Amino acid sequence: LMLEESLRHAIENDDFVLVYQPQFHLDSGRLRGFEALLRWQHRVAGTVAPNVFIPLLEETRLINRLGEWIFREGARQLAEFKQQFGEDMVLSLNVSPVQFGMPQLVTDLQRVLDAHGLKPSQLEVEVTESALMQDLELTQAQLRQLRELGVKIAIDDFGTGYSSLAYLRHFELDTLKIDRLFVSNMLDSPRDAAVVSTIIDLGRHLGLEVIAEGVETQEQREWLTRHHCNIMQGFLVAPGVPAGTAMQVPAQLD
Ligand code: G
Ligand code: G
Ligand code: MN
Ligand code: NA
Repeated sequence: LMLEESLRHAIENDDFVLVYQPQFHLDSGRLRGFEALLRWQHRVAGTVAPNVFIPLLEETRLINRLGEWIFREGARQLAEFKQQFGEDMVLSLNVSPVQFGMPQLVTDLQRVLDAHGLKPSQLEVEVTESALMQDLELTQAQLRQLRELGVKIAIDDFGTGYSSLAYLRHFELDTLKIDRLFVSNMLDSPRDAAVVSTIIDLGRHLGLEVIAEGVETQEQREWLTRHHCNIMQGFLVAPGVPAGTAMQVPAQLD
């Protein structure tokens, strides 16, 4: 209950910030865009990681209120990225299953895109497998509407959910994000390497972009490039960083 009170307080006081982690095309080295990641800047505790507070935000439905702020703030920042890096910059936003319970989700997103003159294809919505598996009509309808608008749909943490493949038949998707557990072990574990290369092949056969998360070493980058993974994201280039720092990432890697 005390944590819930502090969360309410934090929302009222604007104590949340977004940090941005860059994503790069593996073949060309070109900047693809950024994933927005939420941080709580607590007066005493310092920066609090999302796995600590997102579950509580979801339980209390406060994620809906904060979610609207994330949409507005993310779109405002995307307009700046667009100025700095070009027309096609993509911003990926994590959207919780709880937020798909809000009937106005699609119009909220459309409104913030319009407000900043952004193309829907510049926005990517990351959903977890569990959001798709819940088989809720409203969630499915909203994902379809977003996709029809041209918003990209990405599956986050791909490979870690149950029965990962059934929903691939029902949803029009754009992007698979390989969970970083597989990526971090793939050079030591033939099993993890097999999982990663199989996801890459699956993506290619389905016409999806594949993003490797948690890329930390040059060796991992080279392996992924050799196996024709499309995009990388990870500490090798940068963690999630404040907007001002994100504006200075290279538009092109060596
Ligand atoms: O860097 P990291 O600690 O940010 O993120 C931890 C987890 O929190 C990830 O699973 C990520 O998807 C989730 N997360 C980060 N930012 C957001 C957000 O804005 N909304 C939601 N729903 N989840 C987020
Ligand atoms: O679940 P989601 O993919 O949205 O969360 C991304 C999480 O992974 C965030 O907590 C982010 O800070 C973290 N992350 C991003 N890149 C790396 C990396 O290269 N190594 C590690 N260990 N964590 C990473
Ligand atoms: Mn994510
Ligand atoms: Na992930």
